[in-house]
Amino acid sequence: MKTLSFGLLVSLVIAGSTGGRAQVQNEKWPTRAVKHPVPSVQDTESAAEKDARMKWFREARFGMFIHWGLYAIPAGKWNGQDVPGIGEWIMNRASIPVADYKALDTKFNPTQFDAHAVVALAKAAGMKYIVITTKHHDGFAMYDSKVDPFNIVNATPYHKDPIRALAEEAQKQGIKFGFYYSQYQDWTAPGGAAYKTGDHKPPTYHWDPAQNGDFATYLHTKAIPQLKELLTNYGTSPAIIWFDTPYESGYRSTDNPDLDKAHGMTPEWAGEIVQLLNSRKDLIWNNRLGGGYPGDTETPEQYIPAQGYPGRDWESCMTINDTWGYKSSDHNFKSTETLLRNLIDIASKGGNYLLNIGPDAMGNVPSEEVQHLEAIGKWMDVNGESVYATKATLFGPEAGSVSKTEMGKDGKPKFVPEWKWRSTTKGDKVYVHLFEWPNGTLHLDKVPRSVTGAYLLADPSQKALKVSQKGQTVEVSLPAKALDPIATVVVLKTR
Ligand code: FHN
Repeated sequence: MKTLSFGLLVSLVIAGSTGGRAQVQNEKWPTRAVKHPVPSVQDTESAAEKDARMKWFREARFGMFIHWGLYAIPAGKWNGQDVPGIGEWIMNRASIPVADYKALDTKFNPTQFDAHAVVALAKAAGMKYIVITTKHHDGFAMYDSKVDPFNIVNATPYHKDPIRALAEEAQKQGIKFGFYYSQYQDWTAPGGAAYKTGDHKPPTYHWDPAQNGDFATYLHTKAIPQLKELLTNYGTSPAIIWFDTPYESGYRSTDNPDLDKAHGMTPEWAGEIVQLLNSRKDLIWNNRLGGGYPGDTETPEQYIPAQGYPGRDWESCMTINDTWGYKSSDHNFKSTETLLRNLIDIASKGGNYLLNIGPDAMGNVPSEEVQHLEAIGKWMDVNGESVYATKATLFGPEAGSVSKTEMGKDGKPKFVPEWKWRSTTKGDKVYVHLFEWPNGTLHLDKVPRSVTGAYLLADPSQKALKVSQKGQTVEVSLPAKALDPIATVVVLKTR
């Protein structure tokens, strides 16, 4: 491994523990207090500097995740067989030999891809940022990389750089643009890590001798140089670096750095990446770098935490159907109602919703995904004020409660969500998102403010609703019908 000259010269920083949270529910990664060989921005900045750096992200509340790569060609089928699982994992799940998978590059010609339309779709949905896979676990770079020839510009008949096109469009259309990068897993570069699926054998879980090699060599010859390219070649982008899967699947933190080394990113390896990240003072990065670095954001995946993460920034990433990367057989799309209520639920807990789309091999966004995003956007056009730049609920019990009888997978009492209403606040306004329309009167207990008036956010005339308050109990007279069957927002003016 390369020596960490800069890292060893600076003082070792003890980072505050954030309790070993991970991405997938119940998995535990070490984010304990460790000596960071290279102090990260989170270790050195003041609280005011952190607030300034995180401001846009905290206000955004809604972003677009894009998983797009060569896996969109097989789209879930290999040799005529359906491959179970998420689309972008097909190489691993079907144990596709490296040479066969790499040969997909000659077939990748997404001439329908339209960067302008994708950015415009995100904007129409009310999303304030986009994060795209610049390299997923399959090792294929979706950008013009001089470091490794296995990339869209060099190896495909398309020869264009969609990341550049999107970066330019994002700049033009005024939306933040971030890069997902799989730093640990790389199934086509010798030495890159692989999670186990099927009968893949330890310690590497590789399925093709072409994958064998030294992880540190992979890191130093591919991942770090590619991250350098990504951090320097795209103007004001990336606003975010979104790391992923830094430890073996299911790895449990043991507070033993030697074990981290055997099972994933060490503090030293992660520190080398941090050195690069430190060159961009405005950058936001997640909790999936590894090596004990907590990053900026918690990243619950495919779930919404019961109470958010008080004191931490966070972002729930979720799919619209069941796959991230395009899979032609997956039509299990969530309803607009579910997607929108998820967004409101997340905002009411102080987090962001990073909602995924998976373009196909031609670069088209599946029409169901477009329709859902446009429908969410229509609601956001009218009601966005109750989501953007809001703070979490002043109430809390409306989100649900811990069951007295049911146990979760972790053996702890299960949190059972309730879907009647949610609330956010901004300045002197309290927003109440009603999913179930009360018969005549909205009754709220434990309102910790004096309510001076109320109206429906979707009512263009903002006609005053009759309000009465006794102590902390507030009643608002409502019209007979909801203005929106998915969520009608009552605005309480308070002091
Ligand atoms: O393995 C990946 C998966 O393919 C996808 O990219 C998700 C998105 O958060 N992250 C990993 C699983 O945690």
